[in-house]
Amino acid sequence: MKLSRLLFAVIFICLCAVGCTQQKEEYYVKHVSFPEGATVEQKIDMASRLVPTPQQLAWQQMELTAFLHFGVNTFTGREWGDGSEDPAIFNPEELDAEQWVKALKDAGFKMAILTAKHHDGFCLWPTKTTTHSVASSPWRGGKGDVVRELRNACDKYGLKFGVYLSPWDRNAECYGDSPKYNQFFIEQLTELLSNYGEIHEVWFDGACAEGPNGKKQEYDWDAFYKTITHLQPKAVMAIMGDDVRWVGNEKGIGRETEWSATALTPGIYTRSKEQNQRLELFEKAPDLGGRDIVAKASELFWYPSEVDVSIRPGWFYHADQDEQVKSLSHLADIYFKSVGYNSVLLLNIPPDKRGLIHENDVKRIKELSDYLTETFADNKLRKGDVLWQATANSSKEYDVEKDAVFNTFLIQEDISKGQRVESFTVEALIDGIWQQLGEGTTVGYKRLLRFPECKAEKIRVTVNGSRGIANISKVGLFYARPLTEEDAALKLSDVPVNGWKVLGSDSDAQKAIDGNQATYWKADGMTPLVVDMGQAIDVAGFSYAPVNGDDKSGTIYKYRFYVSNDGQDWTECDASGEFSNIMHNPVPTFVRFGRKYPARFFKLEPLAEINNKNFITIGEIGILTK
Ligand code: FUL
Repeated sequence: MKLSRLLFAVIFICLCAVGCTQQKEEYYVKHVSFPEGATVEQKIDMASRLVPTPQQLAWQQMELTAFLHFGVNTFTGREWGDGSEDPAIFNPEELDAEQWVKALKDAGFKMAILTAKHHDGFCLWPTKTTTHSVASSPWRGGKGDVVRELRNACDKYGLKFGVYLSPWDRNAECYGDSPKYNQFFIEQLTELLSNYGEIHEVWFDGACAEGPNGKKQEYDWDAFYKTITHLQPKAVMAIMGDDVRWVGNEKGIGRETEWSATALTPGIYTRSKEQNQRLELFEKAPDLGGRDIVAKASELFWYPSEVDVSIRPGWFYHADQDEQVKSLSHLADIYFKSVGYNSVLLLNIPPDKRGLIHENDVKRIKELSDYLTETFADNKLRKGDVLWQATANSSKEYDVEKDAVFNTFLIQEDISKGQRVESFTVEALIDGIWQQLGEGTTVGYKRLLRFPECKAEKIRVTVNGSRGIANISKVGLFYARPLTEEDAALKLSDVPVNGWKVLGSDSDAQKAIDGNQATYWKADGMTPLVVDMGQAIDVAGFSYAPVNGDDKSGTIYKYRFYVSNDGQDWTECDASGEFSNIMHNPVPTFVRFGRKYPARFFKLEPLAEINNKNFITIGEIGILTK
């Protein structure tokens, strides 16, 4: 598929001073195709001159952006609604979008992106396309419009505004009837992009499944894309788009080697599957633009990474996560591993059932902002703002403020001239001896390095590898106060698990109920876990924790949950039957039935693994009584 905006990938010539000679430098905006037979050197040279569009550049410079997940899930306690929710449940009686935006503004966020429609299909604006919207809810007597209120608040406080519109829609009857649903989706998009002023980011989620009766929806990305460029030319199109790339996890962790000039073909292009397979590239690959990759590639994209993560375990507000707001030290670490790894941070702060951002979240984002202000207020390195045009293997020395203590190094490239640094080292002159403080690979828009605190007379920065002349626009030295507090411990069970017994032959299954998430049970096939709790308990729900560690294979996606008083006759509990977003956000999930089942035995019957594998793993199961 050839998208019209690629025509925009105009090559323009600009004159740029290199050394004392005037030399022509040719840039490629957003996309470059390598000529047939190009050598590796030619490709690397062209890669170095791939640059962002003005909207991509403005997006990158925001650094801190906010996600607002809000909708029917806020009221059901689920992470993915199934579209059958009654709009009557949506009634955020104290909704105050100004409270949201003021909190975000005070915490240094530059843009707010609202889930105008999540997978449940419920629209937060009074759309003409469906009755499944705020217009059918009791909120503001059916006259409310969350999108409008947030837009107005963003204008008042000077924040940019973005919309998340889920392509996957579990309510729309026409979902799976491809042309019909595409038209329906374009109408929704058109309403959002025509009636609410300037939109700076349009976020299309990649999560997607089959429609009713297993019908598969073929999205018309090209038409969606044209709708955006026509109605909101300044907007970037994120995730299922070709302006902004998903970093590959929902943990808030970017890559140390992060190339914005990447060979990963955006998923909305029909050629993406074949090309990415040939290059063995995928969203989670550790390096998407190194030399070896460029050597094999036939084209590159300016496709920078966005790190999306929630301040709480879930994306939507759940009252039982009020104490689970990430600690300041966790959030600061996320900042260093997102903005500090050449990405934009998109931090989710979900409004609660009242329609307000909860006090705990307001407090925490302000703490984060104060911490970042305190850290980066004082550059202890002199003349760090002077442009340094660095070739490979060149060094530059900087003076340091006398007696200044520092533990953080900052380096930035002027990415309007491309991303070029491949590796660098930082040394300090301490008592007359040069000592290495740290090293890194890519720089891009911003790279932060942390190391033990020290004092130095001078700092020496060496660019070891570069694709041509790197334009280092800023270097700095800062002191980041060490933070130690941890996230609050998560309680997985309201009743003690000791004394519980697994029924059945596999004694290893005991590891799923030993109160220790570090141990786990792995079972072949969709083997149920049957547990005797030793005494009758009022079971109001259960928790399922996937295994610890990076390998999440075996994580259960679909299930049935039963209880029994004698271990013979089983009653199926009223539960959604899916751990929704667990594939991308593999955190412990709490399922509440909305009623209590007195029972001595429970059974978790897995129905599907996240990747349809034929085995399951359970880190821990707990029982909820409230
Ligand atoms: C995912 C969704 O499935 C989650 O619910 C959430 O919206 C996250 C930002 O993207 O793919």
